[in-house]
Amino acid sequence: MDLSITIAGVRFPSCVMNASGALCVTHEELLALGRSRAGAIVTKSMTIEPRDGNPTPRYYGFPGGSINSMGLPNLGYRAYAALIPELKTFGKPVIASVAGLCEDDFQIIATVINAAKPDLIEVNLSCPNIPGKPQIGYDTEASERLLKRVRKVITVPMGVKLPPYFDPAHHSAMGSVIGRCGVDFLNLINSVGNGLVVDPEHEVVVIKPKGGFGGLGGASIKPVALANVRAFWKIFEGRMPIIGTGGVVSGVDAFEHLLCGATAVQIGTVLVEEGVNVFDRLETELVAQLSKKGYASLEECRGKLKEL
Ligand code: RRO
Repeated sequence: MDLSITIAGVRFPSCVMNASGALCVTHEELLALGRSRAGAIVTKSMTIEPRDGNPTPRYYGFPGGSINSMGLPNLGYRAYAALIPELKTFGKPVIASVAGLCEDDFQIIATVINAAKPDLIEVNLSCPNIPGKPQIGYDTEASERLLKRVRKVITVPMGVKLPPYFDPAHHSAMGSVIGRCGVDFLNLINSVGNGLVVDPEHEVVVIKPKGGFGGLGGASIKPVALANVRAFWKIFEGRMPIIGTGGVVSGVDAFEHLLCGATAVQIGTVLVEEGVNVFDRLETELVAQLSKKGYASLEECRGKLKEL
């Protein structure tokens, strides 16, 4: 079965790709994604200056998922801009993830990275792990101001990576902002921010930064991710392409995201845990699930979740 998809006019050879942050910081990691069956190469969110990130340990995997407080370790936007031409030779889209420590940073990075011609740009409004920097996506006015600024300098399709929302009023408020800012696609969701995982044996937190608080990912956040995909699918009546991210560990998880309205899915925790061969497994499992349920294509099942 054909798992290729199109988002904002850009064709992806597969609907399963890495989530920004997972095995996509270094040159070598990005090349490994290029050689893998990932449907795209998504870069780590980038800042102006290279960053080492927060002190370690800063990632912890557990049976239900993961917690991280990486703190934006990345090579800096100049390095990613220089790598884009090589990354584009793998025959799959390159998505540059843009972050920043203030609004001006986003604009500078967006301008230069746009000039390097990634296939798409994702604006990350939802990093939960920089001490003293609240997630922009929880501030609708700041989000609107920022998106309108970067939209002016971005000429490729522009997506927005949002944090999870937990109330329809917040979905609706952010939906209105998105509708006013020329957004071409959404990526839902970033990690569930500021969770806390406890080791009861040693009576201690499991990651060092921020007293142990960090973003949750993996299996346990799937219902939150699905809810956000579904809520925004409904707000935009199926006309806004959505990348579903959160809790995709199997082909059936990917299928659930598609039913809720996702066009593609991204993987973070399971990619870190299994490495780039996970893309082969997920493709095989997704094809098996689609066939089992009688779907002949991805389009046929997109958004088709039934309600009672
Ligand atoms: O680097 C991180 O700590 C990080 C980022 Br930028 C993000 O967007 N989401 C996340 O879970 N971790």
